[in-house]
Amino acid sequence: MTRIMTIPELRTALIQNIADLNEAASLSLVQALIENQTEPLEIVQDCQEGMRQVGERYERGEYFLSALIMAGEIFREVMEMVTPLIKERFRGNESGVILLGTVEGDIHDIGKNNLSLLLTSYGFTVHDLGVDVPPSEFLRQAQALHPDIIGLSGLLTSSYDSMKRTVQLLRNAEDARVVKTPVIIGGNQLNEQVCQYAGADAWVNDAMSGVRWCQRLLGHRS
Ligand code: B12
Repeated sequence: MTRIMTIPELRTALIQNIADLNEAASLSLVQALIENQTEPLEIVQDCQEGMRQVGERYERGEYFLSALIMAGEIFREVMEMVTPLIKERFRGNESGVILLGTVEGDIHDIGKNNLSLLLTSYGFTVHDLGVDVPPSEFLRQAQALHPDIIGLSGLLTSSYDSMKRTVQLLRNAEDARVVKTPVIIGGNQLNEQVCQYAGADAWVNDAMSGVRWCQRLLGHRS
């Protein structure tokens, strides 16, 4: 007889199966969690933890680049399953324009896309410049769109320099509105030190904290 797993057990198993790159098992666990009314963001959080563990195994030489690619593919499939729930669960009438992109040299976009989905669900207008975005492109778009906030995503250590160069270019712009536009940076490995180094106004490790920061800054209520 198979015992029915509790929600905490399902969540632990999901982290483990993502880390082990078991695609079918991971997706079945996500399905089971959805059927058990688990918060979609908790599912995303568990997958993020599983991905972190994939990264650790890669760093230790237990996994190769193909594992990172596979992990990205599993996450994409999970997002396909939870996106409708996120759109349904998180709704808002926020107004505000956010310019977003992954900084130059970095092509990681799963977290950025996640943030974009949440911001859009809350009603913000997001201009997503994609990945590997040079500082000059952030500047050009900031001058054209005059966003309320600029969000930079970066997961590589080398991205901190790209973030710094981007912020510097924005702060030295001729357009006074661009100079004053708040900049938030996001990524799994960021901390206060990186934020200060890059010269950004805020940093976060998860998308929901990023949304809350945008809400607070623009004076809206959730
Ligand atoms: C999947 C993955 C890949 C995939 C990415 C697919 C894709 N479409 O994004 C691929 C295979 C392309 C890849 C490539 C590489 N990767 Co990679 N990758 C990962 C992995 C395993 C998961 C990343 C991820 O998607 N996490 C899940 C998301 C949801 O989390 P997140 O990105 O942190 O985003 C959340 C928050 O941070 C926040 N957020 C993110 N951005 C923003 C922005 C703003 C404004 C805000 C407010 C919030 C916010 O919201 C999100 C949701 O909560 C990480 C491991 C890790 N620890 O993260 C390594 C990792 C980032 N990769 C790494 C490396 C080394 C590489 C490669 C250099 C490997 C190689 N030899 O080629 C290349 C780099 C390519 C490049 N130039 O960018 C290293 C980086 C090490 C370092 N310190 O620099 C890591 C940390 C793995 C490791 N531990 O060694 N990778």
